[in-house]
Amino acid sequence: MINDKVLSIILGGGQGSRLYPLTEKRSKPAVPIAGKYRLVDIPISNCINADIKRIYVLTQFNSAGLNKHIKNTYQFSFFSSAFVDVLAAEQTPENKTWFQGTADAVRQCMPHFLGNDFEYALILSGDQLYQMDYDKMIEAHEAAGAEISIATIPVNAKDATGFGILKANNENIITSFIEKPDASLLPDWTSEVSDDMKNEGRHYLASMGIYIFNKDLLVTLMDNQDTMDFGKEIIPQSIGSHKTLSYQYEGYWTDIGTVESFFEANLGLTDSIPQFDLYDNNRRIYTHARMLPTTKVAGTLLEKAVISEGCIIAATKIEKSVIGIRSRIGKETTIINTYMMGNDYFETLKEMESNKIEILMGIGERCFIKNCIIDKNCRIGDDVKIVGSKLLEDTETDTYCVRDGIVIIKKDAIIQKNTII
Ligand code: ADQ
Ligand code: ADP
Repeated sequence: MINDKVLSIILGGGQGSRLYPLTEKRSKPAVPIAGKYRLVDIPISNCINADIKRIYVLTQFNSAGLNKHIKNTYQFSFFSSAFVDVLAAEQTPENKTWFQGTADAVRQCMPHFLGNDFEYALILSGDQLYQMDYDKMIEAHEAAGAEISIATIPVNAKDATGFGILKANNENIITSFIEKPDASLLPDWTSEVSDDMKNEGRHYLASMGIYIFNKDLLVTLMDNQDTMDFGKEIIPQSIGSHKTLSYQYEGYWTDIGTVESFFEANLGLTDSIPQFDLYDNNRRIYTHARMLPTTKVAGTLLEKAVISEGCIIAATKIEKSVIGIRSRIGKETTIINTYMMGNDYFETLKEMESNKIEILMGIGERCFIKNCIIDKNCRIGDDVKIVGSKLLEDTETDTYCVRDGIVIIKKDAIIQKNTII
């Protein structure tokens, strides 16, 4: 089977500074999304759905949360060769530095990869939301006799400057590539696209940062110690000398590498027909099976709300919000445009009744929360008002940050009663 020839390498994240403070206490792949998943579940699930079951996740630092999540979630049969392994940047006598870029991350982990028998390396980004059939891309790569394939998607001029932009010939072989072009250069980089894409003004063919490399070529490219990055160096240098296929995709795909795009992607799940389809029988998204109880709601108006398992909710209203696992929300509270990640565990009744806990985990009574991301295990007291808006400047305190007008309450933060942000 074609999938047996593939080894999947997920680029789990550099320093993760763009998602700060969500990455303050965990590595990027472990960031919770969509109420019950973690970022890394997306590319891993896409791999599993394509029957690719040898997967490495490369991350800049090892977090207990990530290792635990992967270990508890992806347990394959004892008799199969399937695995999901986390490889964190490690200091060895030869390598005293962290990964210097995406190519350097792959280079430093090559000894691990070469311990496997494979023909194609499928290199994936860890911070994108999409459902793609990688098996079809691999078939196209093999059929074209390509040495490299890049998944591509038409984008508009506004987005084009943030991506690698390319041009391909009639046979979809890439002829030129530029990483994150300046807006002034864009007129030279339009491509022929389908009518649907034209109607949306998407005239530029962008790299999705999803690559297939033939193993032998990858080994050769990685021997060059000077290249640190795929987008900036390896890809532009390879076009022309190695047959590189553009595999065009037109489904939903979004980068969730910034707080703003992460927030939008999560709230997008509350749409009547979300662009990211968690209800697809054939493209399931997997995560830790936690065996949580059902959610309990009392007297709450739910309007476009996505509520995960194990919640106890008495709020007055929840609108256009995603509420994560084990969330607890008190009476007369209103929540709008918010992604609440939920809690890692339930507090026991005994703990709650003891005087030791002043503010319970979750959101208290009579609160008003809007345009907010609430990280895991937060304790928000009664009568708290948090309203994010574009008028707020980026700031940071011990308990919260403002980024792009979104207020992010940090993991484990305690927000005292009557606080106004
Ligand atoms: P960017 O997304 O800007 O562009 P980059 O920052 O290199 O590229 O990140 C690619 C992926 O690798 C991300 O998932 C990131 O988290 C991860 N990553 C970054 N540094 C890493 C490191 N040191 N160790 C492990 N993982 C790391 C790229 C391409 C563009 C393309 C876009 C599509 O360069 O050409 O258009 O992806 O999103
Ligand atoms: P999930 O997949 O639901 O996020 P994990 O098992 O990865 O679950 O995370 C649960 C985390 O909560 C673990 O790190 C666990 O140690 C922690 N935890 C569980 N119970 C308690 C508790 N009573 N107090 C503090 N931390 C707890």
